[in-house]
Amino acid sequence: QYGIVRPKGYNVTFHTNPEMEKHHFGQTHPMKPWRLTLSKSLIMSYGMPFAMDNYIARAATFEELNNYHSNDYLDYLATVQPEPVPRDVESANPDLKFNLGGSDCPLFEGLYDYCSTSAGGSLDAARKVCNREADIAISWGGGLHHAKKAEASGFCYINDIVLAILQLLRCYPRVLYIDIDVHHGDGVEEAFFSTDRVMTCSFHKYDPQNFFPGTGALDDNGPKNEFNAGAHHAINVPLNDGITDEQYAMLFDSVVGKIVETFRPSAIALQCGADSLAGDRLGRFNLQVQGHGQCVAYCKKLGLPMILFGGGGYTPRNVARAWSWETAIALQCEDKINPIIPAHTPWRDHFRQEELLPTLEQIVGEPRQNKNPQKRIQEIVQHVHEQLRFVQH
Ligand code: ZLV
Ligand code: CA
Ligand code: ZN
Repeated sequence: QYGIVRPKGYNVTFHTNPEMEKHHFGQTHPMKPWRLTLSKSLIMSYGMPFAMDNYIARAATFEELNNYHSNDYLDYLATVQPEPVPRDVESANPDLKFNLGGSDCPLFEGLYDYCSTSAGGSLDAARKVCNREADIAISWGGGLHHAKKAEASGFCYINDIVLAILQLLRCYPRVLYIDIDVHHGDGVEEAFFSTDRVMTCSFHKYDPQNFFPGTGALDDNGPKNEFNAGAHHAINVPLNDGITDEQYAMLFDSVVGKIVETFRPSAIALQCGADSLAGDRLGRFNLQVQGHGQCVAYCKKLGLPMILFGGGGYTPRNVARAWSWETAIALQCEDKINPIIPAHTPWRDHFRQEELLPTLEQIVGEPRQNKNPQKRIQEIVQHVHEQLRFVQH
């Protein structure tokens, strides 16, 4: 194979469940759970499973989901039936309960199993990190950062990240949540709004009128009341279309570096939404797999226990590239990964559509125009550093 061996001195655990990958949101819906199958097949083709502990994610129990989500929401989610004939976008149901059944968060066959398995994988990952059985635990089926206590939102029904962080808080005094999905991590920010034990930091496309969910402005830093412990513990990095690897890496290192210095987290939860990549069907950025992965590499170097979550990602072959590369970063076997996608990848044809030699690194496609002037990037860094002057742990 590629001679990938277990990393020395630490352990990686990998949590997936093929059952989750079989679900369908509907023909025209951009969220495709089979992107997880494609990712896993690429990870397997490189021989990475030999170097980590692989677990089949179990479904989280009602009680576990209930640690964050409300009873009435969970009761409804567990019993509601999809309509026999799916509605199209035009005739969307006007009286949605808990925001369920619309075109963003449709009701589909096996919805509750899908949600509880995604959460189960992330909870298993959190427990491994708590027990010190994992230094890095990976849950690519999680990362569903928009779900609220009693409401579905933006393709997310159960907030597996919030549940996993609640678990981490049982064993670690402070958790840093970082979110590199192209959308604002609003659900996680909201859940930990009033505590100083979790700092949330989201990088996202920000355009309140035209881009979902419309929150996450630069000066959204948690409660405005200084007596609320959560004040200054939400960091937001609002960006414009077309940001490049170089700019993103510079911003990430400078923002996360300063947070680590002031907040001094004891564990990290990193949401690796792959819709921030170039060529994503819903995204607007220009990141290559290299630039996206650099964020994972930066966090890994901090040497703190960490969970890697999935999230968005709507061009499946690029999602598979990014999450395979990031699994390799966790395993410290980047140098053993041939960038050419192995010929024995079961789904190799999928990568071939417009590329003669599919590689892990290069995303082929029309680059987006970069609308992030360097001056604005500097302003963002300055504002974040000013906020963090209020934080001392
Ligand atoms: O990647 O959606 O814009 C984590 C994540 O962060 C909207 N939703 C809301 C506001 C009004 N609606 C529009 C309704 C759209 C219904 C279906 C689509 C269908 C086809 C193509 C694109 C979309 C779509 N929906 C694009 N953006 C949206 C957002 C939700 C984005 C969620 C991101 C989730 C997993
Ligand atoms: Ca984000
Ligand atoms: Zn997203």
